[in-house]
Amino acid sequence: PSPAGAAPGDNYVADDALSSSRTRWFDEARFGMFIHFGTYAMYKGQYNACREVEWIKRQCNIPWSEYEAKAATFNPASFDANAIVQLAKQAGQKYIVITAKHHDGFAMWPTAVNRWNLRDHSGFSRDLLRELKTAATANGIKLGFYYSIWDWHDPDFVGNFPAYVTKMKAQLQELVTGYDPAVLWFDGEWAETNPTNPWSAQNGEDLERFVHGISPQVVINNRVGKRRAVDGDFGTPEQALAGSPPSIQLQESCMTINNTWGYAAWDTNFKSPTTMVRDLATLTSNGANLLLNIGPTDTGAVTAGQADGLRGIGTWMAVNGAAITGAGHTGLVTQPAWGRVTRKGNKLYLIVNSWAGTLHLSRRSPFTVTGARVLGSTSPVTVRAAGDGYDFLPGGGTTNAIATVIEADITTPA
Ligand code: FHN
Repeated sequence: PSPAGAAPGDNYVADDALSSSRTRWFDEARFGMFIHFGTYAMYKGQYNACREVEWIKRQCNIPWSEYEAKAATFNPASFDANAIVQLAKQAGQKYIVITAKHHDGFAMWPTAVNRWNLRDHSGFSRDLLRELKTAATANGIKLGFYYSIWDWHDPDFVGNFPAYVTKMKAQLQELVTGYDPAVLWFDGEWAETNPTNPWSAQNGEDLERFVHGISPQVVINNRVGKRRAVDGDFGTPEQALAGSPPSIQLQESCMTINNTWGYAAWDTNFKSPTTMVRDLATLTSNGANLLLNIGPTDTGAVTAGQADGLRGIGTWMAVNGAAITGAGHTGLVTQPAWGRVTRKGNKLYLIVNSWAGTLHLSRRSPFTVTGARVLGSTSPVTVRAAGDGYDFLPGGGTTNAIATVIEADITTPA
């Protein structure tokens, strides 16, 4: 598709126009796993009467001496990189982004920059990021790192900011050269909730240049700078569904599988696979990605509640993944009340949430349907030109409790 061929108001090109060869894999992936894992998991979401999670140090006023003493005994022996990668793969996720360093400044890899890290401070000899990288690569999954610019632990963050930036760059150099991440997912650059944060738009530009100077391929999120809408490669709406194009950059919504990012024993409010699949379908139809977060326990284990949710999505993806992976905004149709429609080349995917007899699809731009089938089913689909588009009459009724997908072949005018 080309901008010249687009009808007024037809934004199909937005995806392609925003995606370069560097970011294409990201634009096609659509679904990734976010992992919030650090020493904060040891509190299981509670410090005395105070309930907090990855912000527990700050929000519950835990003295550094106490937080550090507890972190010294951090022993995530049950972290199983292979199992996590298999879970992601089974769910249909194409990439993983894990917290290398959150706001508490604790590095999950053996950094040489300071001793506030899993090996030197906690005496844990394994390198979990290395294990995850190895497992991910072996399974065709991309690995990215979350890195918090805001650092509560390093006194230089407020005392001597240039010195802090030098150390931050040294850590990023370690991560990029040592682990070749596909994504760097920055956070903690914002001004609103942290007026003392000296990070600026200029710092963001400088950091992007620095990272791409080491590895031009790294895909970077917009939280590298304070301007958000123009920084990095992709926007990062949080706990919200990214809207449909036009947009000035690629979009990835990050959402929690329950209510919290890190592990909280009390948070068992897991989203249902149906809710998550429908969010994924909406995002795909908007040309956006979903980065779905899990928070392993203090031992590094993924809880049954989190794993079950991912497996539920995976069961749906195993049959219907073609409607998501590599698919995007159609620009050709009005999104129907009965579900969402995505497009991949000359195929439309009708993701049917509620199946109430005839399914009408309204055309916004010309195309012709030449055939249709239900994914995972042999029941025939009758297609009829009707009104401003087409009616689809699937013979078999509801075949998937979450959402039934009709794959339609289309031709568009040259
Ligand atoms: O403060 C963090 C929070 O802990 C979490 O990491 C999320 C994920 O997008 N980002 C920040 C809040 O915007």
